[in-house]
Amino acid sequence: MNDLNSPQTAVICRICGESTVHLFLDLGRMPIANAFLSSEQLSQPEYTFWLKAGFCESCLMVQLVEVVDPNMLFHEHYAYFSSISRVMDEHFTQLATIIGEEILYDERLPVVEIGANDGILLQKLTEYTPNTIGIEPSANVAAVAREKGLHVVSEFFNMDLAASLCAEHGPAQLVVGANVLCHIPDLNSLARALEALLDAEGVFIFEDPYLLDIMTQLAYDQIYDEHVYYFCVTSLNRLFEKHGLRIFRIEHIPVHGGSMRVYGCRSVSSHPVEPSVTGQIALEGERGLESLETYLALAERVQRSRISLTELLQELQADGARVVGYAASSKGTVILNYCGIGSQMLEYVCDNTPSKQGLFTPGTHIPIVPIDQFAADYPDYAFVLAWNHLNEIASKEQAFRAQGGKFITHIPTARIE
Ligand code: DWN
Ligand code: SAH
Repeated sequence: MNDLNSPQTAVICRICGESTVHLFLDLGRMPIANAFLSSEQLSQPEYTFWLKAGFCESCLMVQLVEVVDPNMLFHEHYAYFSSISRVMDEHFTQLATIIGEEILYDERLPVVEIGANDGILLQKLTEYTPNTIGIEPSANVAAVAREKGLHVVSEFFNMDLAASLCAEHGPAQLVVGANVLCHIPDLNSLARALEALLDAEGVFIFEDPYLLDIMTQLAYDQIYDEHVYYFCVTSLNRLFEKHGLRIFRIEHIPVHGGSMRVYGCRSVSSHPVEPSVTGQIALEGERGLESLETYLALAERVQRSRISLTELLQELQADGARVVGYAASSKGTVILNYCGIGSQMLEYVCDNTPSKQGLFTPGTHIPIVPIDQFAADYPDYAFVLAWNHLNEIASKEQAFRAQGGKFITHIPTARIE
């Protein structure tokens, strides 16, 4: 293993600018997680980058070291459609209810959603206010949202867009974004844009995978090109405070394997900081999120996890079992490539997203097929590559289990369910 902490590997932090980022995890060269391939593309070279994570000792931000240009990830075609999960649909219904009943305060002021995708949340917000604007740079998913009658701007959220939205529609009473903040490389600019767009009493709400859950569950497959940052409340609050913003409430939520919902506002706002924030920051200190040793220990557990997963799959293969992958998730791209799992081990990966079907997994070239194919001839084992949806998938696939099929999951350790 290369020495991840040799002086030559000290890296400049994207957030605080100090040369105090220590590399702690090297997952190797990796294709773009959502760059599924057509059969014609299989013989062409794939774009890859070095997937390494670092921890900044100065501002505590955990971050990717090499960042892929967002224009390559979120442009004409984006593979992920948020409305694909029933559980996520219910989750966003609950979020919209909280927003409608507790947060909105002036119907003349707009609500802006960043990363609106196919409109799953925005549509629910329109039940509480007609004044909603979605920001979604990926043209194909934005088009789906527009077909629902939603107002969606197909651009990246940045300072220029914030200024023009504010000039045209007035300051925002709410800016909300789920699983998008951690996707934005220049978070200092993002915070400045947020501050410029928010009304004096306006609120922002962001949900992102929570670093403490990633560590506890060993969910290292959350680390991929789109996720530039892995937030804890401490690091995020420090970032916001540099830009005239602050977090006043946090909620720990179960989605995507454990996420953090942060509520924030401009520093000048009257929202008092609630005990949930100070309590969580104290907990993060107790759990060692300020110490490099914690991250180095994680990296060792990741290596052991890879070994236990590949051993399990090799044993099943040696026994002649039929094993397939279930759900062509972004996380799956990381696991398959990092663990060297290809079509020699998985017959196919089934997925319910029509636009992924008929394509092949990035880097590992496993065919992606519709769920019907799974149901038509059940294998012995289904390795769940969207382990965060295991309950939803298991409840849909009761017939698979009833006839003796078993699920394999690798979070937190490889096991048969
Ligand atoms: O942050 C992100 C999250 C919100 O979504 C993005 N960067 C990209 C994406 O991550 P992901 O691809 O890992 O998402 P999921 O939600 O863990 O995986 C969804 C995949 O699983 C889809 O391809 C659909 C598939 N799926 C399925 O085939 N049957 C999902 C469910 C629930 C199912 O029942
Ligand atoms: N909010 C949805 C989608 C998350 S996937 C959900 O939680 O399911 C991330 C989305 O953010 C993608 O649709 C992507 O196109 C969008 N995105 C990425 N960078 C962005 C930016 N700078 N501004 C606005 N949206 C962005």
